[in-house]
Amino acid sequence: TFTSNEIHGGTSTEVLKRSFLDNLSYRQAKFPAVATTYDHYMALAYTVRDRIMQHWLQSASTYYEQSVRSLCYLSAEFLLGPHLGNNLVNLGMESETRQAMLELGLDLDRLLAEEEEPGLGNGGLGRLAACYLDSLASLQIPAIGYGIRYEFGIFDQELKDGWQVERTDKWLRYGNPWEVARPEITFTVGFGGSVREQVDSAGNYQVEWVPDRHVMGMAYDTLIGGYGVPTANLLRLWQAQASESFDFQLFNVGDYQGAVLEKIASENISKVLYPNDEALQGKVLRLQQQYFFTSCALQDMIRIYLQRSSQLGNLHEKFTVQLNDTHPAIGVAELMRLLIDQHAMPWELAWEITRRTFAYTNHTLLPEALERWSVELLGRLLPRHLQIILEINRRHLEGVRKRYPGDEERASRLSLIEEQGSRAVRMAHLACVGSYSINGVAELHSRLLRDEVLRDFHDLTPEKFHNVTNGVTPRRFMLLANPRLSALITHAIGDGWIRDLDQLHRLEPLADDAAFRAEWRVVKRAVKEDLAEKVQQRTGISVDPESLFDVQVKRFHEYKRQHLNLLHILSLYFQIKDNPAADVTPRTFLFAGKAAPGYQMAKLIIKLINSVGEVVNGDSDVNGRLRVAFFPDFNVKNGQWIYPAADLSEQISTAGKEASGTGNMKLSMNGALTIGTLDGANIEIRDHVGPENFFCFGMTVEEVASLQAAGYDPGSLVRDNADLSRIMHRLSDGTFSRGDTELFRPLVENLQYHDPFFVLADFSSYVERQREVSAAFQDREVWTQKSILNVARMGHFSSDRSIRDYCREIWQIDAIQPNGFN
Ligand code: 26V
Repeated sequence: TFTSNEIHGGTSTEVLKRSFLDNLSYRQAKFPAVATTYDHYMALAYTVRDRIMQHWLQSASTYYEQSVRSLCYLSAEFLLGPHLGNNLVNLGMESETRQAMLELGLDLDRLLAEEEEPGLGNGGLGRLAACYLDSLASLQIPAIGYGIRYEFGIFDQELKDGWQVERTDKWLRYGNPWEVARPEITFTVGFGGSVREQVDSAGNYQVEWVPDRHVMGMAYDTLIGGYGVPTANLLRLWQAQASESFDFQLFNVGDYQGAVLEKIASENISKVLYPNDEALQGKVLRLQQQYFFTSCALQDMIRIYLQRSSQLGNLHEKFTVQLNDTHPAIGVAELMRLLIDQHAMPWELAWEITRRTFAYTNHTLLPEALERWSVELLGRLLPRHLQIILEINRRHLEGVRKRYPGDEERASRLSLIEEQGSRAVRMAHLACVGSYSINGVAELHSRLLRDEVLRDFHDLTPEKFHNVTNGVTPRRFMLLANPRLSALITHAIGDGWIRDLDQLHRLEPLADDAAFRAEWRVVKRAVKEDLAEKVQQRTGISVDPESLFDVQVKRFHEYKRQHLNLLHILSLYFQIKDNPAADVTPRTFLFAGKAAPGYQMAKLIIKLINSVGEVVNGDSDVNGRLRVAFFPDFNVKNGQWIYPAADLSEQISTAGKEASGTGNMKLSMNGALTIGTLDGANIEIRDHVGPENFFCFGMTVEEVASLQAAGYDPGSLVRDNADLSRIMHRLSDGTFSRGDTELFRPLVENLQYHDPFFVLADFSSYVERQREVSAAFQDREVWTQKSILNVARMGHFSSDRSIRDYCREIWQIDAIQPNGFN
């Protein structure tokens, strides 16, 4: 017999079987004869959740007793990916679990495949938040993630005739065993209405916001366990619910229909994730989402704070709030409102606390992605907040004018309000003024923030500016995704690298060891075979594991230049057509990624990839030497299949456009060499792995700027380059569109006459570097050496390093060991 502690926390094969069978009966309500694979997955998920729950109870009670300083990470997106495998890895119980399942006649891999991943994010920004949660728990930093429990996450992508088709992501359809509903943790959030100003009996000026609508936010908690430590933190996601009191008002006047419609409108707030990263639409529902989760988070922080203290004057000492981009930036005004209107604090003190509470991370320089809310819309939805923002701005500009007398242009550049055209609130400016720290996500990006986008703010408060280069978690993206490579590394240097990725440096001498290189190739070959099988299943295309796997996986956007990759494919294709006997290095071009549903150009690029694939893959002159495959529905789960198998990582954005990139890190950590521009974190990756182990090409930020200034004429590049002219011609002559000469015209004309992302300007440099890649791949020993050195030198890009940087330079938060743990 087992004690309760063992039943919920034990990790021996025997106790795991017993807990699993208990959960199958009492939580999943099934007896073995009728249980499905999904039931088995659920029973195992509950078994694993209990083990993290023990860690969380210990961590939370320690945080409470010691009244520790904590981080609140506010993010509209958390792209977690499947939990089960990751939790088994972090708890160190994968082999016991596999054995327990085996003894019950079950295959762990089949149970893992059952999980619907929570796709509560678009791409880089949401996945970064998830990597940071992993590192925060692993480094034992007290932290809470706050976000939205979207009922529908990022859409599922299907391909129909080569076109992207979106399907609703019904991830909650069969229940979510990883979350705990907290109906007792619910806050009210107001919208609309008006602000009443009055002088009370004591002569105090009072402001009362009277919203015309209230929505409730209910907490759902997901536990995030650290790797190899008894620490677990919370991810608290808010779900919108109709407020009952409001229903009653309408019921009372007999408007049943109205009450029900109101309920539906309220619950729409957390219904669906907006799938347009890097392009704003200014939709009121999006602002409602942002305010909804930010208000719930701040109210929750204040509730937690007041459990231990009776006045709010030191809030900023117990909590620091990291704003993941400007999506939660309305929090600056909301905290002011809570402190002033709800807690009767004077403006000056409230402002002091607010400014010392928030820190802001910028994730993009693209002007179309910088959030601006029209004053009219914001004032209608959040009239009190608009009032507060205008007062913050009045005081801010007063300070600016004192410091720069007569410099009205500067004042208007620094204003929180854009006055040209229809007035709009610049959310990045609100975040800058309301924070004690501002950071970019790679060195180049932080420099461009300081020197360009936020230059005036840098002049004003240079001490606020920081860089924290992004990182990714090696637990999910190496240990879990690539167990073969991980075993080889651990065999060679021990397992210390998993918590301390800099230890990968110990692999360096092995790059010169022929026997080790051979083992490295055996691993790469095996994971390429695994992927080849998946590609065959998902696309029907058979690919040769012996060929160079050339991989570009990321969201589709013109600045990421998937079409530059395509131009290179076409250049190789026509080379073969000219001379079928040409000596070409066999390559498999693998693409994956989603396009925003309304982004026509990105969708056309997906179609073009598939169309080129159809022609190239079926051409007998090519004879299998080139293969083009589009792996549908890129998400975390599919990423975990793809990253380990890549030989070449395509990181080819226009210099200055990709803030950091994180796929670049995931691929290089798994032994891919990079072909990349000097953009985002590529620059730092190249510095770390060594320029001789990195294929760099293209214009620098400065060169792009001077070409732009000099007047860029892409048409002349086409005329002067025979290779390019032919490609452009054949793209519009129907070769790849079954005779349709119109289909790809928008793409071709855009490149010929505008080319806003300098695709053609970087074409020859790219093709030249690709020739070197092909040659380098022929010498497998040298290639393997470079691959090993890439992995050995990627320690810097662990999200553990990023989190340590944040803790030290920005948050001033220390690790805490849960006590009383046995
Ligand atoms: C903007 C919007 C606009 C409205 C609708 C929804 C939505 C969602 C996201 C965004 C901002 C996207 C910014 C972003 O994802 N930036 C990426 O951040 C990564 C992590 O820092 C970084 O590696 C990528 O280079 C950067 O593009």
